[in-house]
Amino acid sequence: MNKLGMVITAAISLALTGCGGAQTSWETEEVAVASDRLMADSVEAAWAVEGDAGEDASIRLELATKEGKPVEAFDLNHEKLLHLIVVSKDLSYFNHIHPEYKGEGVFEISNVFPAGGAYRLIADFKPTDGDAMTKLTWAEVGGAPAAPQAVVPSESLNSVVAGKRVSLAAEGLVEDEEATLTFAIADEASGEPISDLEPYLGAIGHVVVLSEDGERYVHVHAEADQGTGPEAKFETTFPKAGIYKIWGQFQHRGEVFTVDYVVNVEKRS
Ligand SMILES: [Cu+2]
Repeated sequence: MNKLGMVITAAISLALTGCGGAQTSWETEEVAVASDRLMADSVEAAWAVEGDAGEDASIRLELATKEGKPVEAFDLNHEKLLHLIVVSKDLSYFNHIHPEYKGEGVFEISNVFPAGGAYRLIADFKPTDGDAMTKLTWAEVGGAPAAPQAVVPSESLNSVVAGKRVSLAAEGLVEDEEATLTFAIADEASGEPISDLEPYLGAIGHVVVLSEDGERYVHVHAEADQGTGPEAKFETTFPKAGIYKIWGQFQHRGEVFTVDYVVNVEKRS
């Protein structure tokens, strides 16, 4: 039920209070159910990262309501209870991992950060009877920092990784417009299109997009009912003009590979 619906139901319930009877309590119950639904702004995430770069550091995430009650039940979403994206501040390091659920709203996983410095941590999850939501934080990791790499638009949207050549065709790179990202995947050695991709996390692939400063995390959806390659199509909307980094992850013969590109999103004319 939307917010307007909740307000109207509450008003009816108040109006009927004078009449008494079963109908009044039914209306009141409706209000209670609607307000119990967890929305993003009613869930708080407490993060803790322990350990320095180059060692097994632990990442802990505790999810609770604003009132301090643990969020305990989660739905599987793309085959996992929670997806965690770890990206260095300069966007040069990327990892997509799945923390273990320890109960009482606590998720934990270890990660080896490559260098000291700031990292963007992004958790995607869906509480049972709640909305799918994202919680982000910046974490500071101890250890020697690496020289930061500049985030500059890719000269070519062709990438070679793990013996695959992946070309990205990006349409609609304009702020606030529907954009389509189409990845075409071929065998690097033979040039033959790869048409036996395997599902990864229940879809043809997984795509993550972040703005150059790591502040904007852009949601991307795989188009439904895609086959097994060689093309994989995704839809998104870039909220603002600027430079963005795109990571695409696919699976072939049991191995996941990640390609990345940097694009420039134009202002609306
Ligand atoms: Cu994931």
